[in-house]
Order: sequence, then structure tokens, then C-alpha cells
Amino acid sequence: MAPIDVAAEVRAALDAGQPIVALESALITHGFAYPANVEITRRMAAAIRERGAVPAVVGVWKGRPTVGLSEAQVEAMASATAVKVSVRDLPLTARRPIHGGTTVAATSLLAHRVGIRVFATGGIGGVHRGHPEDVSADLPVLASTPIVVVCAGAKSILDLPRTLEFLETWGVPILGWQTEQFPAFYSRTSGLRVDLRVDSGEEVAAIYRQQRALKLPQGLLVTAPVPEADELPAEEVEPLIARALEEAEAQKIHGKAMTPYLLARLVQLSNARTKRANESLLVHNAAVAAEIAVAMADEG
Ligand code: PSU
Ligand code: MN
Repeated sequence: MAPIDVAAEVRAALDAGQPIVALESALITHGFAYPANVEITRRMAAAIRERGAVPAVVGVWKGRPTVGLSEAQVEAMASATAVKVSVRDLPLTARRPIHGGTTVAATSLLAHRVGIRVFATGGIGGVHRGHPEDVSADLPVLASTPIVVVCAGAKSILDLPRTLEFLETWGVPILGWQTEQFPAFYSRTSGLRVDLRVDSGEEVAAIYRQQRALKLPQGLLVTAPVPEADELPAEEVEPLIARALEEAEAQKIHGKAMTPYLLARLVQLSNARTKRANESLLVHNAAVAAEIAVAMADEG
């Protein structure tokens, strides 16, 4: 049996060289509560289709790595208990018929394995604040997987300067979508800079082509700031993040439980204002990713 199940629509799009955008499922199982998780996935998929690309939700369905989960599968996964699946979990989930939400790392790998070149998400994992030994598998995967990952930067629940240092060391270019600033998820700027500003899908396609021509193993990180209307100012979110981090520390939460804990706590502490910003940037990133995927497919 093939190690990865690919939906018929995604298979047909791959064979025809049509633009495809992968979506992760950890945000469905561990990022949002039901039914907001189903709704946001639907809105991202619609934004991708509107721009002429095919969405492919990636996840683990009954133990099987799957590219192109159906709406019914997303619904089932969103309302059931599912585990969080990163790279090290991929060979293990097949031992049990469980559902798994794939992180940026696991989604990037599975998407790349089947030939998808663009992936839209919210924020990447990174180096945790106060815990420089806790480095998300998202980072080494970006350093070794040739895929374009569109995100809104990373939240300041992470150590952003250390996260950028890691990516620099391992050769991952950080592009700013119509900006010179590295975005901080809920806020449009972090005070840090990207390596290069890009203004169109064609520019990203050209850089990706150059990376391949040079036989570089890395992916590309495209960072698109949250739409202005839904931005939360850093001075508003920062105290909430500090509090959530202290609580996590007090409760000795660590490892893979850390990110889901902090995200859920921030929604409570902000009266769900972080949720609105999160949804807005996810739909925006899906649209940006589709634009890039279309430009890359036009190039061939
Ligand atoms: N950061 C966010 N939202 C998220 C995640 C990270 O702002 O939902 C999720 C992503 O799926 C990411 C994963 O790949 O958490 C990173 O988890 P860890 O740090 O355990 O690798
Ligand atoms: Mn971690």
C-alpha cells in the first residue's frame, strides 16, 4: 500500500500541473474549537478556489497520512479527539486507527512528498521563549524541504530573534509579502526585518526557481502581515502572552502540549479577540498562497 493517500481531485490537479495549496490540520484539531475549526477551513479552501487553485487539507485519517481530506473528513476530525502529529509521530500513527492534525512540519513533508509546492498556514513554530532547547520541528523541516510556506510570521509566545537566527543558520530565506518587516502574527510588525520584500506571486515563483536551479534543499518562508482592520496592537497582546507563559511555567507544561495550551489560553484571556485576528490572517494567507501557486503553475 502506498504510504500516503491522495484524494482524487488532488491527484488529477497534480497530474495536470494545476496550482494546489496545502493546508495543515493541527489548526483544526489543536488551534481552534469546534465548529470554528470547520468554518475557518472552509473559508480558506474557498479563498484558494476563488483564485483558481485547488486546496488540499493534509492530515492523518484513521492512522493514514492523507493529502486532500474531504469536507466530511474535516468535520469528523474537527469534532473528535485527535492527536497532534509532527514529524516524529508520522511513522507511529499508522500503529493505531486514530485521526491526527498535522503540524507545519508534518504537513510540509507530506505535501512535498506528493509534489505540492505551496502551503498556507497561520504561524510557524519556532524557538520557545525562555526554553531555547524547545525548538519546533517546523524549523529543521523548512531547512530541508523545498516548499513555499505562507504564514503571518510567528507569535511572540516564541523567541522571535532566536527563531530567525535558526532560519538564517540553516539557509531559509524569509520573504516579506508587501512589507520589509517580519510580522508577529496578531501584529503587523515585530521590530525585526525580513531578508527581502516581494510584491507578487511571480517574484516568489522566480526565487523558488532560482533555489531549485542552485540545488538548494531549503524551502521559502513567505510572511504576510495580518490585514490591518483585524490587527491587535503588540502592547495589547504582549501582557496576555506574558501571563499565559507564566501559567504554563507554573503548571509545568512543555513539549508538544505547549503551543496548544498557549493558544487556547490567549483566546480566553483576550475574550476571543485573538481568534478574530487569527481567522483573518488565515484567510488572507490562503489567498496569498493561491496567488503564488498560480504564478508557479504558469511557469511550469
Ligand atoms: N503556532 C501558531 N498556531 C498554531 C501552531 C503554531 O501560532 O496552530 C501549530 C502549528 O501546527 C505548528 C505547531 O506547526 O503548532 C508547532 O508545534 P510545536 O512547537 O510543538 O512544533
Ligand atoms: Mn516544541
